[in-house]
Amino acid sequence: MLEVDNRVIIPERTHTRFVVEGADVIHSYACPSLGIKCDAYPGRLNQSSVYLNREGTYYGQCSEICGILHSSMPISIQSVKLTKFLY
Ligand SMILES: [Cu+2]
Repeated sequence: MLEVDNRVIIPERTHTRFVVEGADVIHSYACPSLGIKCDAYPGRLNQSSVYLNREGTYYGQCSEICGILHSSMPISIQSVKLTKFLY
């Protein structure tokens, strides 16, 4: 239940900044294995940064009770080598 249709792809060994905004209600973009938990408010931009040392796929979920489909909001972040990210 944690897989998504389109993963967020980020390069490894690169400082990456997530800018998060909600489109409807308050959500929370959380990926515990990366140490990310960032509230997503409508009309407000919040940011969080991450630096990944290795390739891999990291999973998370929405962490703010946001509505009837809250339990169906998986997050999947995949880090790839910089050369693969650029091409
Ligand atoms: Cu939620």
